[in-house]
Amino acid sequence: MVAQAPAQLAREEVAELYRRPLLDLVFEGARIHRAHHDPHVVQCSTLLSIKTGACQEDCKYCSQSAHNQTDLEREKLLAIEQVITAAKNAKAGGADRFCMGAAWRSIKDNKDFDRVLEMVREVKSLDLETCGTFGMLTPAQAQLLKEAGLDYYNHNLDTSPEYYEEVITTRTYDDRLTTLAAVRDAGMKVCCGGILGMGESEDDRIGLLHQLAIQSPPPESVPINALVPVEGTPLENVPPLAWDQMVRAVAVARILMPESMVRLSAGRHAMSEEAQAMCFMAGANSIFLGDQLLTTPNRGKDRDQELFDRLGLEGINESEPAVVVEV
Ligand code: SAM
Ligand code: DTB
Ligand code: SF4
Repeated sequence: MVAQAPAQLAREEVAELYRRPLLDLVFEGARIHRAHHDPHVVQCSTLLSIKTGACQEDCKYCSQSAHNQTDLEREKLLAIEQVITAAKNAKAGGADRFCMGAAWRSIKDNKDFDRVLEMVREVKSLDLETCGTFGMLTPAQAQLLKEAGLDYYNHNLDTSPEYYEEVITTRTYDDRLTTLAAVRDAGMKVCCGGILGMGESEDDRIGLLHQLAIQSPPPESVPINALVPVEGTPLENVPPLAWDQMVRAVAVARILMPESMVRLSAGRHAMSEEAQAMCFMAGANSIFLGDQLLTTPNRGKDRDQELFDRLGLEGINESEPAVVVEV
């Protein structure tokens, strides 16, 4: 048995789970999933990059880091109207949560932040859940976001504490944990996960899952991303991850964090439908919906609708057809 009390959970216990025969692991994930959630319902988020590129951080996977030579077009902070239009379209397309991402190292107290607060207020008023990912923040900034109506703040641990320095050197694991504590203290829900397939070992994947599960309380939302290789980043040629690793990570996340939403996140467009189906079986109950993640392509709504139909799944917001506005 795996200890349920997070503080007592040992990394070896996570390793034991992760390395179980795959079908035993999936079966256990499915059992826990069905005890805590409706297995036919999938939470659907849509992403929008509200400020793109020229980020000071040196994350080796990221198209938006100024340290990487990618041919991404930089874009200043969007106008509020552009964000409202995108949020309306996301809702019309079936999303129940709208996530705004900014390529900032940290939030600065300036006019741009005021505009972001207004964006949050506007999106919230559309009766959508709101999520933001704007880099590091202070307790006071977290409070302002909470008051504006931000439901979730996304800030990922990305990988194990040991492998972290191989991927990012401009901020530490502890910096990330400090931001997460500020988010939690302000009363927002935490969205925190990581990326698999960055050349890390299986033990690093286990270390990441252990770190996520020992947070108290665990994150309400756990995005499991597979690296989207981006030309011009140091990780562009890392060999793709074996499909079972995503399934294992999803199942372990589900077993260790039974109440959380586990999101099959970036990299889904490169996975077969069969592998995705196994992830849903193992406990994934959330996805990013739409043609675009932040700067890279996503599977697109139509293909996802077909997949949902085939598997008997439905989004939280099975929306009636609505008029799509040109962005
Ligand atoms: N700048 C903020 C930050 O890093 O917290 C927010 C935006 S950042 C793009 C959000 C998350 O996206 C990162 O923490 C990382 O886990 C994920 N991500 C970025 N690029 C990715 C890629 N190429 N493949 C998979 N996940 C990626
Ligand atoms: C998360 O864990 N995945 C999302 C969200 N949080 C912000 C981001 C994925 C980004 C994928 C690469 C891109 O499109 O730039
Ligand atoms: Fe900047 Fe976030 Fe990309 Fe890192 S992941 S370079 S912090 S946008």
